[in-house]
Amino acid sequence: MRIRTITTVGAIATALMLGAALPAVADADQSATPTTSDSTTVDREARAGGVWIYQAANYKQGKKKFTRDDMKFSNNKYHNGKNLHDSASSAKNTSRKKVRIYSDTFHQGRDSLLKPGKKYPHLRDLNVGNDAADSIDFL
Ligand SMILES: [Ca+2]
Ligand SMILES: [Ca+2]
Repeated sequence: MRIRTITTVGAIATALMLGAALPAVADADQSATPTTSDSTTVDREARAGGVWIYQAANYKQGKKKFTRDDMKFSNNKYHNGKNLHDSASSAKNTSRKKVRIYSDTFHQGRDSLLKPGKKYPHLRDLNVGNDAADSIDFL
């Protein structure tokens, strides 16, 4: 098939407005380029900074943000007034740091690593376990 020659400015403008067909022909190798859109989302969350601990799975019910080490969750309350002791069920690490949470106070017991920019909808799937966390360590 032969590509028709476009001869007038008006016809070129019309073709550009119609859009997508022209660049698709030009960039035959574009499909090999990996997308990086996920990393910009993580960067934006990292600037907010901190680790969110949630009372229920899937980031539900009470929530509490930590920005530094805490040795004893029983001294902390969620925004709804409930105590954090042995109650955490999900978490998000929106900080730039790796963080460990522990099943016991003073960074002892079972521990799990929360990576920067990662979300954990079910702490029951991690080593620390559900309704167990009692301290947090920013690494
Ligand atoms: Ca819980
Ligand atoms: Ca505990």
